[in-house]
Amino acid sequence: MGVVNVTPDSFSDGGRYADTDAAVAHGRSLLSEGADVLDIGGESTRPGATRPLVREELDRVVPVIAALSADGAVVSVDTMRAEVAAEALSAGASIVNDVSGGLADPEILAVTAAAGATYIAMHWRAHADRMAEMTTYDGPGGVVGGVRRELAARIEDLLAAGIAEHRIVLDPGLGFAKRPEHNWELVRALSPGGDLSAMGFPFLVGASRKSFLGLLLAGQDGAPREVGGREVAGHALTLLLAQRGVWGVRVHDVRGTRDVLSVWEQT
Ligand code: PMM
Repeated sequence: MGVVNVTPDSFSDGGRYADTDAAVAHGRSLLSEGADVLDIGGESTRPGATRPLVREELDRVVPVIAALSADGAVVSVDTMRAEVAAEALSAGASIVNDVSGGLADPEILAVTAAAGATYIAMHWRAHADRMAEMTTYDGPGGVVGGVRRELAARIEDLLAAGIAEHRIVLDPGLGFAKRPEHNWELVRALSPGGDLSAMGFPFLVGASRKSFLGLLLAGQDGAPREVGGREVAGHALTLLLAQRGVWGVRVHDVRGTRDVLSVWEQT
């Protein structure tokens, strides 16, 4: 899944594809590099970000989704809003990628169900301005137990809203209300037999360029590796996750991801 952020302020590529033409051109280049899905979003979820107006979000994503769907791309819309999901699905998207798993705007579940679309439910606790305060997981099983129980509760709501079980994809939400070490524990729980794999649902993982990779690669002075220097670590993680059988990886560098997967396919 290749990322197309139509935002002025995303942490990894903020502002580069903020207008329709630049975003469509970027989506087309990700497709030519081998993306299976384009994930198009108009709200930055970077820690501390403020939310755009609904109208702004619609104006950002709908024309891009319409153009790339018309090209034949499989498109997911990265939104927490029912109204945006509805217009995105009408414009040709077939997947709703909701980082809030239906908590931010519960109507999004009925919209997805009515369209028969695939729904990606990410583990989430709060909007970007508050998620840094929500990193306590002191129930049984620590962060993995907490994420598993909270995702299981989301699945109940998704099914109750009429989303078919085979249309549900889960996501551990790396970097969202997680301390750095939590992200690694969640990755380990996606191993065969791990507690997240044992849930029996397909998983999407978004690790690309995130700050826990920057911290892993910190220099001797403790300064996190800059965003542009995290790609190799991200690709290593992609390869391991692919071998562990995840459904998808959400990445910025599609070409590098394809290279890594091509090597794996030959071995
Ligand atoms: N991460 C971001 C945005 N959307 N969606 C899913 N399903 N999973 C993620 O991990 C995820 C997401 C933030 O990253 P970006 O600012 O680089 O897009």
